[in-house]
Amino acid sequence: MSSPTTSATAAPASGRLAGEVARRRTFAVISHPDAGKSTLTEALALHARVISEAGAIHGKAGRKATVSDWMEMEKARGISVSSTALQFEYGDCVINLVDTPGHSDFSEDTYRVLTAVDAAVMLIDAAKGLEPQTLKLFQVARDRGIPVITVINKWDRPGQAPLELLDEILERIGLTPTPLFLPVGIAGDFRGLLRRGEDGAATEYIHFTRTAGGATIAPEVSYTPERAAEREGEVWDEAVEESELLSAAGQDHDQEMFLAGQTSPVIYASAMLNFGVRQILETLIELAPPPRARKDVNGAERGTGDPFSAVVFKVQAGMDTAHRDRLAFMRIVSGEFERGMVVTHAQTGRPFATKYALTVFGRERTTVETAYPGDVIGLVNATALAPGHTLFVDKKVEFPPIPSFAPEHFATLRAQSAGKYKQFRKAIDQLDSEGVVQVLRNELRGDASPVLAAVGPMQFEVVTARMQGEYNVETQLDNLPYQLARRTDAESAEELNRQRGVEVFTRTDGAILALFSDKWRLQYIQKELPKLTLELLVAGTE
Ligand SMILES: Nc1nc2c(ncn2[C@@H]2O[C@H](COP(=O)(O)OP(=O)(O)OP(=O)(O)O)[C@@H](O)[C@H]2O)c(=O)[nH]1
Ligand SMILES: [Mg+2]
Repeated sequence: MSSPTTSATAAPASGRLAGEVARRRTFAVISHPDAGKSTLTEALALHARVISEAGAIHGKAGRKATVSDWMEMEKARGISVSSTALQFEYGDCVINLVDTPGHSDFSEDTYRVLTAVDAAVMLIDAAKGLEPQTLKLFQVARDRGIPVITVINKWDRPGQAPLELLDEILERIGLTPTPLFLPVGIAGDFRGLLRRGEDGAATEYIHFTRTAGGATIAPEVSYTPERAAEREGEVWDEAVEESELLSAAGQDHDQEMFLAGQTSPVIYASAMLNFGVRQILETLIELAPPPRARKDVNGAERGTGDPFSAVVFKVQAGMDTAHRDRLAFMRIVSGEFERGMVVTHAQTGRPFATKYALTVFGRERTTVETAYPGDVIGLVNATALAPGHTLFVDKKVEFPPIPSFAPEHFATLRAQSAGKYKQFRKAIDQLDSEGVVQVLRNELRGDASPVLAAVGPMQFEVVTARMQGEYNVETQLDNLPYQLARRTDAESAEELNRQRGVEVFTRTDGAILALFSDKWRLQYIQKELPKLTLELLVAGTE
């Protein structure tokens, strides 16, 4: 075990590596479903000129699906079911962005992403205000010490008053919002942004012009505050007044407090119309932290200048329908990565060749030759790798595992045709190793119909859709009448199996889980048979 003082030995990057680290920004886009994450992701890529036309999912004829929503199910429904990484350059910076799914059924995926980024962009729908997932995600970001930039999106639609939304953030989340830009024009009549300088004084008015369907960058013109007053009259004066009110309340940006997670810079935007998008990029570059040292399982820090290390946060197969390969996404923590270098897989101690390393842009990929801390890269067919795993060279390191969520939904799955059993097995193993669902087995049920355990039922839909789409296996899903799971051991298993409303399984990672029909059943058994081992799957939940 390393002593805590080893943190002093974490090497900061120097020379060329330091330059590469300093110009990187790695962040997740998070929010309640439908607030506009995938649309904003698209708009950011549009502004970096890596795509030429935005394609929002819904409505507008001729618009294509967003680059980050590439799965069939995502295109069909217009929701994201899986996180997607994009890398692009903007000015001198290298942006690594991960678009996450908003639906709470996929929150485990979102959580994994939040272990791998340095900052988050939180979207709030201007009309809806704070929603349940908004609150949860702010909490997760705070727990993980991730600074959050808040974007109040959809300002092109009628909504609440700008300061009302900020009060809600302050009161319900306890985070002080410090707008960098205020909207000029009420929600629904979005004309431009007032840039707040020191002490809240307006320094600039950025006026936007709509483009057809918001498919291209919205032209912007900069005006002095004097010209803005002449041009916009009352709505400008209102924005100026709001800015002064905020300053009087102490709601001005403070970099230290932002990095400490006490304040959140705010930008009003319309991802769909591309209003405020350049300002979001600018803010990320100016204020979001570059990659920093990361703590390992022993609490010692791995500095960005230390030998190469990376943490796997996501595994995804089926991205390339022609190849069906499996990509393990890792975030580089320290050192320089060179394709072909042999690294060690901390969990097995085995060497690992990195011949097939890629940078990704949604579904597209290109071979990557070198990469630096903060970069998200994919390793092809890295079957041994699972979310939470560590890779390193030279100086051994293992980063803390990513806790899995406690499942609350359970169902059996089987292939409709017995002739498809082989493909079925293969597909189950694949989806299991990606962490799409947890797979449970016991002797009684046999291997032909394993039990799937999920945080939310939409995960089951992803399984059946991918079974069909990627493996050509029609499946039958049957819900099981269980509501919660507890970790137990072989000794207690026998007694538990004799109880009504209880069934014991082994999870792929070897954990023995007892499923209960409901919490009353569990409480009754705990009372009657206090000697049995029954532990929470994730400490501190429920
Ligand atoms: N009016 C308006 N609509 C928007 C804006 N941004 C996104 N939308 C629309 O809101 C809907 C949801 O957008 P998405 O980008 O798919 O939302 P999301 O947050 O990625 O959703 P999930 O991934 O399912 O959580 C789509 O119909 C978008 O066109 C905006 O700024 N203004
Ligand atoms: Mg989305």
